[in-house]
Amino acid sequence: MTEVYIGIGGNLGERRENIKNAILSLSDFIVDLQCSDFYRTDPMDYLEQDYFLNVVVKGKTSLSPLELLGKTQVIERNGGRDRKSKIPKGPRTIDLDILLYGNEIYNTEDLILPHPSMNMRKFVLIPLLELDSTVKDPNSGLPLYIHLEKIEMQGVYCCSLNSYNNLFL
Ligand code: PH2
Ligand code: MG
Ligand code: MG
Repeated sequence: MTEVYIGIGGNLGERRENIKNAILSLSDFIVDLQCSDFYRTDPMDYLEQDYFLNVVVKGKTSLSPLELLGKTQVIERNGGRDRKSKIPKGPRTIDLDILLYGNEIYNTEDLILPHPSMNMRKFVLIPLLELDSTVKDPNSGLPLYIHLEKIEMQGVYCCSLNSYNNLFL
């Protein structure tokens, strides 16, 4: 079993419902699943879009990285994700990004691990570090939290009702 971190976000439709459904689907093949608080976040990269809701989940899986990628893409499709959408980094119902797969460094056309932009994204680092503040970057061996203070202002607002971890009880 390998410990994995997955970032989940979306800014179209019922954001909370879409994320909750995605997490429930992940529990089919990830055990010991834990979810961060929910965060309302200002859009990054492509700015002319509505706010996002973001979480990070952590758990253990026996799937390989590419098997896991395939499963997360099925969840995106079932969540109404339209991959043909014209705007890269634009509005989406649900997006699942594998952030870390153990300490694996992976570089293929379909999948890069660790996720190449995670160190620049507060909406990823804050929920991830909430789950485990000691996580290290597999590329540098340095703790991930050192990136937080280097990042420009990004609106990331905790809006959890603390009830979502009860999903799995
Ligand atoms: N995802 C993007 C682009 N911009 N901004 C926020 N706040 N949250 C996201 O999940 C996000 C984004 C592309 O995947
Ligand atoms: Mg993404
Ligand atoms: Mg993605």
